[in-house]
Amino acid sequence: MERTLILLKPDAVERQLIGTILGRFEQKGLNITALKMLQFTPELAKRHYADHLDKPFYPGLEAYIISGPVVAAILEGDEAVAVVRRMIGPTNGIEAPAGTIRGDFSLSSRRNLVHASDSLDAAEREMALFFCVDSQS
Ligand code: FUP
Repeated sequence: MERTLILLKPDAVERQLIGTILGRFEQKGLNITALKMLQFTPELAKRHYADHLDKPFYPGLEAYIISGPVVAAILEGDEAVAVVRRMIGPTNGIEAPAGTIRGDFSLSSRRNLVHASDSLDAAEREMALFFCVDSQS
């Protein structure tokens, strides 16, 4: 069993897609083991997106992620990290294949609805950041 961290980003909340997106993960057989709504601050954005701070798109990314509430969740299941990454699809909704969440609901590389940890290490770090839990707990 693995656990991974997802965020339903401000466009998902604004477009009333919380239930639809969480439902897809549940239908796949993943268990939601933690769930909450929160508001990003610029400080939290800089911690969560530390790897992207020097990218040209960072200012726009920060403005977007702090623009409204997000939903954070921990999903649990066999190979959850890779399974969830496949389910959300590539970053750019224009390129994401139909059948993926971004492919079905997004036409943007910024407003792409959902974040998911991209490795076990990232999952551990992100679960700690949003839920104060480590991978063993
Ligand atoms: P992903 O792992 O698919 O969520 O994508 P990245 O970690 O590469 O990027 C994180 C976020 O940066 C994306 F979800 C959206 C934003 N981004 C942009 O705004 N513009 C880009 O060109 C690339 C990424």
